[in-house]
Amino acid sequence: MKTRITQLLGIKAPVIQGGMAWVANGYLAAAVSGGGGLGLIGSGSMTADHLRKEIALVKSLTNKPFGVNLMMMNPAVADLAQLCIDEKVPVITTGAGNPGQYIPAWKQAGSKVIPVVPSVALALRMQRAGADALVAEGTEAGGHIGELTTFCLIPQVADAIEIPLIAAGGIADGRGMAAALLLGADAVQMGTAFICSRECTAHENYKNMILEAGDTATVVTGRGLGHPARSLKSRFIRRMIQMEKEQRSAEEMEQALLGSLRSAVIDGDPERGSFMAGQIAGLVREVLPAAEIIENVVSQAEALCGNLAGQLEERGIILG
Ligand code: TUI
Repeated sequence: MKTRITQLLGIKAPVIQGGMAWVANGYLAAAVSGGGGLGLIGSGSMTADHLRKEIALVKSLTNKPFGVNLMMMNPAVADLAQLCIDEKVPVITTGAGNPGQYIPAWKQAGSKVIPVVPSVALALRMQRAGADALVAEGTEAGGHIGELTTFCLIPQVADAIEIPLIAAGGIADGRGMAAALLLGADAVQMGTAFICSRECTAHENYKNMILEAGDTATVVTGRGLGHPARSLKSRFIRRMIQMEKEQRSAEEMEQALLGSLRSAVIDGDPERGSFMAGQIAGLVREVLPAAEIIENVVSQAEALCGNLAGQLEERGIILG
């Protein structure tokens, strides 16, 4: 499948891996890039020294393009932004904030810049600021989220911008990818599906919780703190919901959240862990090599799109 995104990034399949903090290390990024997609290092929890090591790891494992995701709320983000320049990182994606001030320097260094946006307004601002493409992420996604659903966000952003568009939030198979392409996207980004890749080093408990998840397994916490995030309903998250009901102080909540991502990904601890995952977790049923996940999603999307009328007819929908 060739799209404006495969062309822009020099990749085989229009599939980007989400830049998940703690989960998306150099090893996972290399597996996704090696499998023909675009692997990302999620630097949300990293210092510059840590990110430098992960970049070196990716470069040692693959010569394919890869990216770094910068979480704008990371206190080290300015150092990481400079490191991406020094290391000539091919693709930079950003999340949880506005990266406008860094874009000129990244472009100057030759990186492709792809901010994640939750709205048309921010999409237009990022396009004006010089972004090469955008990820529009719906509220179905795991982790830090905006308000709009992918189904409503993608066509509205697609109509508003000229640059290529990547759909994220709620996509884990070829039906989701086909739908995203029909809504106006040029590629998809997937997070939850890649947590359940063989090469992902997240704790086995994390993978099992996704494999066992149903459609209502996730919940959003942190709206009151100003940074809503979607996670699986672990015992820790149920405690957070209880604290929210009791209207406990922001300081107390922030204190409980500290380290909760690490507890999930590294320790697999349901008592302390925030196991961030998207609403599509219920569709993820097995652990597969990253390359196979990409191949399955793209081939299913191609089969659906290649004979759309025929596919619909099989389900009793006859086009006039
Ligand atoms: O960033 C994400 N997902 C994340 S970041 C993260 S680490 C974290 N953990 C706990 C609390 C907060 C963060 C876990 N998951 N996705 C991309 C994304 N970006 N979703 C929404 C946004 C976004 C929101 C507001 C992007 C820009 C934005 O701009 C506001 C502004 O400054 O104008």
